[in-house]
Amino acid sequence: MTDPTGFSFEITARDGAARTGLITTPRGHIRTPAFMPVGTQATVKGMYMDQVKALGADVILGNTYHLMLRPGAERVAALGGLHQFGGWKGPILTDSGGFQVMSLAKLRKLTEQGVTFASHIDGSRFELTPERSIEIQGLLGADIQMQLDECVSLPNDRATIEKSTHLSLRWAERSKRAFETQPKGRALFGIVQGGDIPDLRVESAKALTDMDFPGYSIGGLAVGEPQAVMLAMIETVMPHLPDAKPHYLMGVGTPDDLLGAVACGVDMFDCVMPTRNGRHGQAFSRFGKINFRNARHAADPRPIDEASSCPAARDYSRAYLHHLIRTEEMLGSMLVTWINLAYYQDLMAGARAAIAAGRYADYAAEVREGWARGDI
Ligand code: PRF
Repeated sequence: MTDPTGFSFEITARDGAARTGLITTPRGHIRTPAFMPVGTQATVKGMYMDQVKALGADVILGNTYHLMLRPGAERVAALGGLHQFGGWKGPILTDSGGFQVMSLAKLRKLTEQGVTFASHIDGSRFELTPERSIEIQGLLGADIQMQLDECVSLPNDRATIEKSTHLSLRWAERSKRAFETQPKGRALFGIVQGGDIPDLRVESAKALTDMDFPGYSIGGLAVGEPQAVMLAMIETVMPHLPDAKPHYLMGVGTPDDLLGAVACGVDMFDCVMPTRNGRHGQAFSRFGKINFRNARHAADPRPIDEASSCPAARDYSRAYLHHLIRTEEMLGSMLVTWINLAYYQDLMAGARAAIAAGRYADYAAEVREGWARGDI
C-alpha cells in the first residue's frame, strides 16, 4: 500500500503478464511501465529539466561512475545533492557504476573486494566496492539505488558467467548491508545476472528474492544476444521474482524491446538510445526510424508527425531538421532528442492506457504495424 513517507509499489491493472502500477517515493510517484530518461552527468543531454518533466517523465537516471569522477560525490553532496545540483525535483534512480567501469574505464582490476580502475578522463585511480558504490549513491541522494554488480558480455562461457553471477550475489548482500544506514523512503534494488543460461538466471533471481529487496533489476541483457534470447531470459526469471515488487530491465532498449518486455511484466526501463541516437540525427516515430542525415529529407517540407505531442515533431520541417543535423548545429541534436524522448514517453503512456483497458496485445500490434507501414 502507498505510504507517502516511504517507498512502495501498487499494481493498478493487469493484462496477461503485463501490469500497470504506481511506485511511491517521498519525492513523488512513478507511473509504470516507465521509461527513465538517462541523465548521466546530472543532465539529460540537450534537454531542460522542465522539458523532460513536461514530456511526462516521472523519474530520471543518474550514474555513479561519471559523477564520482566529476564533479565527485562529496562535491555534489556539499552542493545539496543531485536533485538540487541538477534541478530535477522528482525521483532519481542511480546505477551503481560497475557496468560503466567495465565499458568505459581503463586498467580495470576486478577482485572479490570490488573493482579498481583508471578514470577515462585523466587516468587517476579509483576503487569501487559495493560499500563505496552505496555510499556514493547515498551522497548523491538517489531515491532508488542499485547494488554493485558485474555484467559480462554475451556470448560467453558458462564458467565466466557463473563466477560473475555468484560474485554479483555476494556483492548484493554487501550492498544491502551498506544501504541500511540510509534515510527511510529510499530503495535499493538487487540485480539479476546469469547471462543467457537459464539455471543461473533462476538461481540469481531466487537468491536475490531471499534477500528481500524492495525492487528487482534484470541486468546482463542487451549485451550482444539476439532479442529473442533477451525476452526468453526475462520470461525465465519473472516467475522467480516477487510479483508485487517493481521489475526494472536495465539499459533496454529499442521501442520494440520495450513493447516485448512490458508484455513479460517489466515495469521500468532506461536507455541512452533516444538521447544518443537523437544527437546523431536518428528519430524514433510512429512510422519507424527516420535518419535525418539522409539526403532524401533535404527538400521535404513536411513535419515528422503532425499528430505528435511534441512541438519539435510538429513545427519543424524534415528539410530543416536535415539541414541542422548535416551542419552539426546543436539545435538539430536538441530537437531530435526532444522528439525521441517524447516518443518513448508516449509509447509508455499508451502501454499504460492499453493495459488498463485490457487491450495491450492489440496496442503492441497496432504500434508495430505503424512501424512496418512507414510513411515515406
Ligand atoms: N548492470 C548494471 N547496469 C546496467 C546493466 C547491468 O547489467 C546493463 C545491461 N543491459 C545496463 N546497465 N549495474
